[in-house]
Amino acid sequence: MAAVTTEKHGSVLVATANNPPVNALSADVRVGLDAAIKEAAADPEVTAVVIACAGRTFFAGADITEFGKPPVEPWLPELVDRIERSEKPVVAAIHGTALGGGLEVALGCHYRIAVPSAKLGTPEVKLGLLPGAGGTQRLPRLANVELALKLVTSGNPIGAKEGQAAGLIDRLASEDGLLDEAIAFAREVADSRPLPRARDKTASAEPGQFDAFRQANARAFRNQHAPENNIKAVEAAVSLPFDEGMAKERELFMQLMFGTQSAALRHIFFAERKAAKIDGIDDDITLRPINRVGIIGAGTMGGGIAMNFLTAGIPVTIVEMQAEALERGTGTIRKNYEATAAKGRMSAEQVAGAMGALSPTLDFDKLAECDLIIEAVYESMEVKKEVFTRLDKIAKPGAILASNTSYLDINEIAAVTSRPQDVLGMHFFSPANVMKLLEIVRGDKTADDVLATAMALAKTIKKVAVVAGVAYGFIGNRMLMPRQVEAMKLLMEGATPEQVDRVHTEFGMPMGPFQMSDLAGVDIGWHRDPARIENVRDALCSAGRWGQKTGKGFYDYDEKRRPTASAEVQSIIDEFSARSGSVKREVTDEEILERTVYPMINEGALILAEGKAQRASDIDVVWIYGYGFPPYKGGPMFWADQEGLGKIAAGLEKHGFEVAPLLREKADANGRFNK
Ligand code: 3H9
Repeated sequence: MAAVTTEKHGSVLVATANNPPVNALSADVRVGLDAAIKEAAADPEVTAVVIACAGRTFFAGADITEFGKPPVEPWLPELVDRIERSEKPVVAAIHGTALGGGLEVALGCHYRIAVPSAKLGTPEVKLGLLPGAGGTQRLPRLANVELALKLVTSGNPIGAKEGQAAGLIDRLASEDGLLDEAIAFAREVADSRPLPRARDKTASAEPGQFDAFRQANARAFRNQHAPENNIKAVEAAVSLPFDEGMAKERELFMQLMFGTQSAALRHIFFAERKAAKIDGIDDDITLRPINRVGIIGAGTMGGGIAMNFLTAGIPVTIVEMQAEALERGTGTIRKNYEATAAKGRMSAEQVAGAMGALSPTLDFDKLAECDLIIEAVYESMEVKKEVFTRLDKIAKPGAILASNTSYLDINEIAAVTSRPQDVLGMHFFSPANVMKLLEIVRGDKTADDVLATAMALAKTIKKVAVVAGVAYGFIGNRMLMPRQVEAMKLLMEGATPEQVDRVHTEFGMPMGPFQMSDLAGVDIGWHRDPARIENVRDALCSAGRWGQKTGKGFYDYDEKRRPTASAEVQSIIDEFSARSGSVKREVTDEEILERTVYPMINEGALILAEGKAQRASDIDVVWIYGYGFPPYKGGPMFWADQEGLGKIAAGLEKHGFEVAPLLREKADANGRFNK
């Protein structure tokens, strides 16, 4: 079927695009739209045009798979220009999501009609780009500078009603009457002249508005090129005539398109979607129905996990051993929802709905009615085995049994049940209701449909899931370990926690290794014997320096949890450093980066070679969504590819590390982890 078909409804020519799944504006769609505009111009019977899309959505943007390839005419900016210059009125009929180039096509039309559920947005910034088909010039002209800045720099969409209030949408249609109402609208405006064209309008800004916006967002935009270019482009819409503004937009777009940040962000866009695919399992495998989820443990983790399902409308049975713990856990869930509602991100009815779907109980047997049961108890193999032995007796046949362990061996846990095929790991990251990452751990015996069901469920609860094999710490935490070990060694040699952390935050991480330790709890995994002091960590723990929760860890914290360097910590470090016979020296930032980040990549190469991750891009997804690795660097493996694997291998060797065979091999062949 042609990508764009035309049909005359009396004097209105309807051009319908059909390019599943999201009607990306691929070359054949652009050619088809261009032809439709020409057809309308050439046909004297036609008095107006409607541009609509078949399927689930209006154009979701330019076709990202075409980026980096030789351009095919007509270019999107030209097409939008031709639509706008049409002598006959063009009406965009919007449903689903009008995103990026899709919204730009709509803005080039003379009129826009949308269903109330439609969303309008310019997500280009999330790909390290800007709306390069006139979006930065038409948005401030049709709406205003404030909204344009918000849309282009956040990438988040607004609803059709908000779009209407701002002047982007002329009319709202009924949800199921869009096409007919668009045709009727086109008839109404067929003879109205002059045609309203965005290019003929002007945009204005308050004095100092752009700089104030820059300042207010300085932290969020730190280190990134795209937000600033987006702002500059909107500035051009105010300061320059339309055509010159378009030229400026093009220049700023090209800078971004050929930069490394956009390449990294586009990599992540596809990596995230690829991660959902399980090698060797068909997409159409029959999934197990999940109508109720059971959660064992109402602590921070269990409660957070429960919220994911409740928010998605899936009923949850949550089990605790003690009434007090159950009450505390339920109370925390309620408080979290109420806080979300207070920020306007949830309605009172939604809170009531979510809480109403929660069944707290002390009766383990209630888990019998659940289709998926997730264990979130204390991290100990013994305890987990006990729980799974008990679960095996209670759970209904075919129920999926999952452990939220962050390190432990899923095969060993599965082996205590009579149904290892139904067991897997679902490793949520804390806070579990916020963090997007979910490592789904495939045991040796995990059945294909169990794995596929867990992956599909992850999408339902809006997580980004990655399949991991059984290995201590799976993908993310396993790579974290060599980083932490090396960070501690650097302290012995003369670096300070502040320096190590600064190198990481300057790299773009939200926090460094020691800040992370303080947040998570320095005491995690500590032997809890204050008299046994064998290293810096033991000394900190026995001094009550357990991290933010006790007001001190590697740093001292004030009542607002602001960190300052600690003299006590420095003297503990000095003492252990002297004891180990290490001579303190000046450690450079470069050495810190090489010794803490390169070993992570080395570990990533081992994980890949062992088949514990399906692909390098999955490792990138883990680090971006689980640990805040800067998306504009594309994840550790993509970043390593960009740096050059030869450089990484040489750096590892220089610091005495054993280079992983896969890294060695790729470095020697001048290859990459990501294809
Ligand atoms: C742009 O417009 C630049 C212009 O300003 C300037 C040009 C000069 N292209 O996400 P899903 C694929 S930049 C190609 O799972 P959902 C996606 O890879 C663009 N392919 O569905 C996946 O493929 P597969 C600005 C695309 O329902 C399949 O479609 N626009 C594109 O969860 C399904 O996707 C954006 O950044 C694309 N543009 O969400 C919007 N979009 O099945 C990006 C999707 O093989 N897209 N695919 O894995 C989205 O945000 C979501 O896809 C959307 C649907 C919300 C539309």
